[in-house]
Amino acid sequence: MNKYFSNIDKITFEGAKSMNPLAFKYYDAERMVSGKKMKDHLRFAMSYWHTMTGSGADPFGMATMERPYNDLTGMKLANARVDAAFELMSKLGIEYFCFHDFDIAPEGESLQEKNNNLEYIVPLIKEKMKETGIKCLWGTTNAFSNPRFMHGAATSPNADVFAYAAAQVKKAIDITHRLCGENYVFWGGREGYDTLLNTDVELENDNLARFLHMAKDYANKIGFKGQFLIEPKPKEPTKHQYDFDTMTVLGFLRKYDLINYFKMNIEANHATLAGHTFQHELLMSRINGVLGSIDANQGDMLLGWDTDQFPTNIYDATMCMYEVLKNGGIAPGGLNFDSKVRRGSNKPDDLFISYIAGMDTFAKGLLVADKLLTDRVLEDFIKNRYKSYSNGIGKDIVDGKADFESLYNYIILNDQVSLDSGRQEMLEDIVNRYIYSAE
Ligand code: XLS
Ligand code: NI
Ligand code: NI
Repeated sequence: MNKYFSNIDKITFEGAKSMNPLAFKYYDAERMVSGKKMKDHLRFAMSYWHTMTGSGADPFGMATMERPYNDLTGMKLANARVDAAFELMSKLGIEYFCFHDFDIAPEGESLQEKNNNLEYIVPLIKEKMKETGIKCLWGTTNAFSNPRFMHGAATSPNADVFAYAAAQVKKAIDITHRLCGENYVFWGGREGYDTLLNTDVELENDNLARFLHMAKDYANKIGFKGQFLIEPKPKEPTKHQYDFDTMTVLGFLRKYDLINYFKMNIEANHATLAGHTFQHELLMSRINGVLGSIDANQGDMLLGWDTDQFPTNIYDATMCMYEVLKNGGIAPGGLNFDSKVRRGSNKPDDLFISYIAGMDTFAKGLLVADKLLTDRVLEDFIKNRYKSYSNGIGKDIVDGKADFESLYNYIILNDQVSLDSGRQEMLEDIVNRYIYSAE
């Protein structure tokens, strides 16, 4: 497996002092961190779409990416991409991948042709998985690119489109099952609206719930045990995506009796588009028991769309791994790089350099988060901040022993309240010091 990126050797760990762009500075796969190998904390996955099929085209310009398989088309191209994907993952030591049905095989003229293409490619992928030990973190379907999905898929006003999307998801669950996928993702695609003037929001939401019930019933029927994940996103491509953020999705899942079957796939750039921090979304999922997996990328704070950049922000990576550790790990989920190289970073080695940057950032984030937790830096501060709830009137409140009358009677005699400082700047400075010093 040294055909497409033959000028690049296996990427090794050289340590923080290394200046070699093609070496890890922090990601040391076998290193033990709080009783577990680094690679098992992080469970990195390659995104097939950005990495293998991303062309660099944008609304203002055409493809820029120089790829060793650029002269191929159709099934030959799909075939070459399988080989290239597994070569890239093996060289980077990435043990998982994620895919949409259309990333791995061309769509074709009909649904039948598309399914035939998939039937040809899936065994090739299976073969490569066997050869390399690389596994499938999750599969999904692309029910948003084709013009038939311009008004949505499960939330289309047209019932034939609903049926078409169902047929696609059925097939995508089938192949994810065959590839032993550990999860299956539902990202909202075009499930949302552009204007309320033409939209029956109530029917669209009911239909989305019907669709998800059918999906979980089908998975049960075929014995697919992977975790179902919903990936919240507030906008883009529609003005308002129904799966806006974690709390919105939770409300939806609870209303439609789906809460026991779905967890969240939290994407950093989607969190920021929703006006939240990445950590906010992770934390909301964690405390509700639905933190399933992570699309590790980052946006550009000056741009209002999903730029899907490789994650290099150490602060966000630290707080992400802090949530993952507090969650007791992320398995069977992982950290999928839903990230693409910038349009101008168009050489094949840019792919490797970008993955290394992302993997090193999260490896270092893991080390910092582990140290923060071991030293109970934030835990002890927070515990102390809420100490008024461990005795007296506060304990009565949390034990359910207080009511408005008892609280009235208490506070009328104790109305001189004294508050402590929140010490935000002190805590930010402490976190910074952990970031500087963790090794
Ligand atoms: C788009 C989403 C998409 C999902 C997979 O914004 O991030 O890439 O992760 O369909
Ligand atoms: Ni996204
Ligand atoms: Ni994503």
